Amino acid sequence: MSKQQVKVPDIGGSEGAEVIELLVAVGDEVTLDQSLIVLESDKASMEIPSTVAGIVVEVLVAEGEQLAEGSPVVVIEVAGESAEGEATELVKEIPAVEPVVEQVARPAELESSPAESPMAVTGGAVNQTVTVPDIGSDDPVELIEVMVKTGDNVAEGDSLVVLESDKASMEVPSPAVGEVLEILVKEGDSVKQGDELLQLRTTGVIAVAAAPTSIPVPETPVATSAASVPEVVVPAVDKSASTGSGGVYAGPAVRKLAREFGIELGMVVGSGPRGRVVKGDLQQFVQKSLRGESAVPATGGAGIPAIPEIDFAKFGEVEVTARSKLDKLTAANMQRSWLNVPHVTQFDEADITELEEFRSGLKAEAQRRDTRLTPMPFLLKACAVALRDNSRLNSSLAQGGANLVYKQYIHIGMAVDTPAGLMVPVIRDVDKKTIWELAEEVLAMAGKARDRKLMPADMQGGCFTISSLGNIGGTGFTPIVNTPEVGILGVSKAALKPVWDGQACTPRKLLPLALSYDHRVVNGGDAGRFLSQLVVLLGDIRQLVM
Ligand code: CAO
Repeated sequence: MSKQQVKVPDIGGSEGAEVIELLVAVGDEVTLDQSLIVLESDKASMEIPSTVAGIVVEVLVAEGEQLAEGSPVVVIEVAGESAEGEATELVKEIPAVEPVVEQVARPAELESSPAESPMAVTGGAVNQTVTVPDIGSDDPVELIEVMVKTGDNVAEGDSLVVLESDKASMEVPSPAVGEVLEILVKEGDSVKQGDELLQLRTTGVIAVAAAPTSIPVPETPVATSAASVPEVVVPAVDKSASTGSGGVYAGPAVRKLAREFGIELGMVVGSGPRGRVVKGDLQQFVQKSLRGESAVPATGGAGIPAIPEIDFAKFGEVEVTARSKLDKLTAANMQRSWLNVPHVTQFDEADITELEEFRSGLKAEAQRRDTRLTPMPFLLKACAVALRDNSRLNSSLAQGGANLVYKQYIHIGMAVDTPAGLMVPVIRDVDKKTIWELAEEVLAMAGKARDRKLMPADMQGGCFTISSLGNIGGTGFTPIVNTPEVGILGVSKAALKPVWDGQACTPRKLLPLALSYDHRVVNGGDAGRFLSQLVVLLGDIRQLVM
């Protein structure tokens, strides 16, 4: 292992630049050329890439700090021994970046030497063709975004189009204030240096086209610098690196605008190629926020990268079926709970040896009553007692978290696996019902669920849920809280296990239990007491009548 320090390379003559964004933190794994920080001078913003691959062990700068060439940025631990076998400070040589120099002339000067300028001069205004500048290579690059439309008024330095090569993406800035007359390219076009991009009627100070805006495509950061250069924002964004900031793929111009609006870029869904966040996305985000609509879509929002659509048919035969309404509703509820509720799950095992003996002794009685007696009625009853004694588990958040509603009733939902999907009928007043009444209701509700005969009222008002996979199998699972409830019990398959009783190992039937809870409401202590009581109650069901 060796430690290497990455420093600010030659930033093209800029005397100093401000750190406007940290793209990595201590502990992050970075790849060679991944952007580490974004610097902004009065002329340009640029992302400083890593010169090595490894783990960031120290970040030596903070946002707002002024840096110059040679300023240390981060320390990276690189796999492999250094020559001396100890930590060293190395800096990969980064070739200096040629500053971009634009000559600026007043229209009057241009008129006096029209032959030297490819621009057409009409009265006070000048028609100028903006072309692809020097992109450091003769190879064509892809035009991935046209950022303006005909009729747009642009300021000096406004980005006009975005080009992307294998190494970098770059925004071509407007050389002057003016109006876009005609756009000569479209997204997806392949362009190279000198190709015409658009016609501009310039009305302000303009850059002479004979010295076109030059945007090198380096393997290093780029800067533009010259006293006369209009303010340009020229990124040299390595494609992999440009997603480094929380996975957000956006150029410096968009990042700058987002900062001005105080928008967290991770909240914005990019509509550009490969999910790139473009200016229009920011505008839409602001408009939606102002209208009070969620600017974050149901999926892929909240900074969560959307899961890409895959064409599975590419890999073999597939059959596509539409999902049932119930399935989609369950999915939405699960996702909502998973995203909103800080879940914790605690596990325990209840010794149900005696309970099972008691239960099997009642089989004949169950038949006589034309019902079935499974462990479920006992679980319901035990939960009702534990909910009564641990009332936080029988509460719900209200008023956006300001209040807690303690329910004075005990209604328990029971997850039922049906061919149409998951349903959760609610058994009311469990604490007031006998085991036989509960047995009948379990059977009736499960039947109604499977026959799709449940009414909305049958599924409302639950305080807590039991999800039993005991008849299916498994040794444990972590159920998702059925909001606005704050707790759910997952029950797995009971199994005979040897248990040490102090003198010998005896076979006991153990029932695996998992209690998931909303940690905003229920603490580990509450949950621990609840689960321990449940284990005691199921271990000695005589206690249920106490
Ligand atoms: N361990 C071992 N055996 C168990 C058991 C357990 N934890 N729980 C039930 N069994 C046994 C029952 O005793 C019964 O056997 P016997 O007839 O010999 O007594 C057998 O399994 C079948 O029981 P059942 O499933 O018909 O009845 P139930 O009361 O235990 O459960 C219901 C009813 C509706 C909860 C259940 O059928 C069901 O649908 N479970 C699925 C819940 C689910 O999908 N949860 C996941 C939600 S998140 O995706």
